[in-house]
Amino acid sequence: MSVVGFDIGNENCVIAAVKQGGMLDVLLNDESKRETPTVVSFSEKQRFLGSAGAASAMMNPKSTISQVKRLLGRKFREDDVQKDLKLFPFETCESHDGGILIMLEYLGETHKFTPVQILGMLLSNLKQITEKNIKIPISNCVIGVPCYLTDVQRRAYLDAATIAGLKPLRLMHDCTATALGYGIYKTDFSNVGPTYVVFVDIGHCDTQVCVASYENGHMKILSHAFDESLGGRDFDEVLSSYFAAQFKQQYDIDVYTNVKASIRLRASCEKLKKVLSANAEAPLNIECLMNEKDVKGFIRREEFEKLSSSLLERMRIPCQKALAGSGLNVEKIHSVELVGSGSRIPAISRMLNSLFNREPGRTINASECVARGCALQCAMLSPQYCVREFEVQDSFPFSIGFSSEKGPICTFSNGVLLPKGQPFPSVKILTLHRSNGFQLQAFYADQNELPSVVSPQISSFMIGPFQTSHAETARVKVRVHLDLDGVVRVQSASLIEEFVDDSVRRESRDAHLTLEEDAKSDHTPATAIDPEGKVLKRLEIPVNENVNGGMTKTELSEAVEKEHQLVQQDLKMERTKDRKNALESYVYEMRDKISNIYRSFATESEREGISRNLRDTEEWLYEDGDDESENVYAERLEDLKKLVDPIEGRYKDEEARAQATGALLK
Ligand code: ATP
Ligand code: K
Ligand code: MG
Repeated sequence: MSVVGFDIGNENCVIAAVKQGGMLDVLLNDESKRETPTVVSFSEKQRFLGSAGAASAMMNPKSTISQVKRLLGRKFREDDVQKDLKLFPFETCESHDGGILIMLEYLGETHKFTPVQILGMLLSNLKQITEKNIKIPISNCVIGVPCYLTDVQRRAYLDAATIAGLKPLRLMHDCTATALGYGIYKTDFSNVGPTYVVFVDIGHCDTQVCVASYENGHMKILSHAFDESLGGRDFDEVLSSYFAAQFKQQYDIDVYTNVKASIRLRASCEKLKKVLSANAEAPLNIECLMNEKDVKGFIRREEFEKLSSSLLERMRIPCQKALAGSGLNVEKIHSVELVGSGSRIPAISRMLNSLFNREPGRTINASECVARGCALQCAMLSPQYCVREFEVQDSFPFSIGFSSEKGPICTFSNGVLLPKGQPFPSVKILTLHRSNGFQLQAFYADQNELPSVVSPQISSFMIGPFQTSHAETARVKVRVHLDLDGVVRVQSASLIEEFVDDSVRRESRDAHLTLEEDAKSDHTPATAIDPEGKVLKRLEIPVNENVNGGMTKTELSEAVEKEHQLVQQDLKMERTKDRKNALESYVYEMRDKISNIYRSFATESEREGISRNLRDTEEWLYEDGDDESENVYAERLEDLKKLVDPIEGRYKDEEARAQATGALLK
């Protein structure tokens, strides 16, 4: 049983897992790094993922996909999406249902992938890294997700996990995971009353804030707030446009007209920003940026802070919102913990300090906390593992409403079924008077709570068809579930009919009318009859959900199959590389042996034949045979071996004889 937590960042992914020996730790990728770039790059015949993907990005800018997290479950025409797409070097188009398709050339054809498929590839790579490390096949895991994800985006994560062959035990809000990891083993919390902690996570593309309350082995998230488009990359952009303007004047080049140049400038500005986190000033030098011009620049931290003052101002808003949502004032807060690598800019600490009247804590590992928290949660959800008794209660950041053709169905006045801040998972039972099939619509009830320009529609659910012979009294009970992933589902629906059946004799005095909520899963009716002949009958009725913009089952299984093919192709290329390397090393090894240790075991003509063949093979490897199939390399190796084997045989016989003699002499 695997215990794994994945943090899929917009820039970096982190894997935490229980290793052999029972320690929970962050796993190293193939390059021995603790963070893996969130990148998929398609080269001519093979995909490169993670670190390898980042390495091939400059060579294949148009077929290298990064920042895919931003595109999940979004519509092509949304303003935000268009703004992001302009920054990306890869090409996109609109899908038949208004979604986004990423287009690229691969294996001599144009391929189109949805963002979900790309996320699937990334997850599949993380799965591979994990399996290599912990040496068992994995499927169970917990995946960290931004708290601001809508229903369709949450389902996108689940679909991507399916594509990767993973089974998330839950999706977990990033900040909740951080808060869990922070609080579970903490011993210095107050013994009287709850301890309140604010977590601020500043990543590559977003800012997330939550307020958590800890009390007696129980953690409750009081509120979440966010700015879904404010993160480290916005600071890079501030620097980029500053230097782009400068270079226009100084060198007469417009970097933004050149894809490669703007990628390079942005990358250099990211480095520069990091330098500025530790130094008061920093230089920028880029060779041959554009039109064969080398550029030079320079900036002081103060200047950078001035340029990013509006970003810092914006960052206050989610902090204030989270605090307001928690119902607490600043004095009640025990500490403010700052995580996410984007938060390493010193001015961010200062801003938080002024907002919360205290120095933000930096005790948490800023880049690993989400993955660790997710792994902990995974262990807690796996019965095989014994983790300290600790209750996690998350809160949902959006109000959810339900409506039918008759209007909203609400328990609250404003058309809301589950209000913002609702602890989840959570079940609500709707009782509706209906005598035949109907539709329910689920939607986010307050557009202001949502990230900008996302659709408030969630799903529609077809309840029924069903028929009743007692239309006046028929009720339908619908079980609405906001599940552990934050996905809205209709778990079941049942028809309850009450009527008097005169033919029923008053047989038993003990019979009761005891049919209640606990829905049965089969579709056979349950019936209870009371002594008056009053019958209470319950029948499960079918529910069909239609997710706004989600994948159909067929699309999902096609995507699984497609990923399988892509993996096979990658494996084939890996095998080909191995075969080629094997042939190459054989050539070198034999060239050495034939002129040394095998020399006296071969006739002159044998030696000549072999040497010639070795030379030819080497030449071939660099020319015509540079890009051959695995079988060709394997055959070539076999042919060579046929020549060398007899000589190797004689050598080995001789060696064995010598050993036997040696043994006799002892
Ligand atoms: P997200 O959480 O938004 O999905 P992520 O988890 O991949 O993304 P992080 O790895 O937490 O993001 O942070 C990446 C950001 O941190 C990048 O913008 C990077 O430039 C920035 N960053 C890393 N180190 C520093 C530093 N020393 N100073 C300033 N910024 C830094
Ligand atoms: K990360
Ligand atoms: Mg992050």
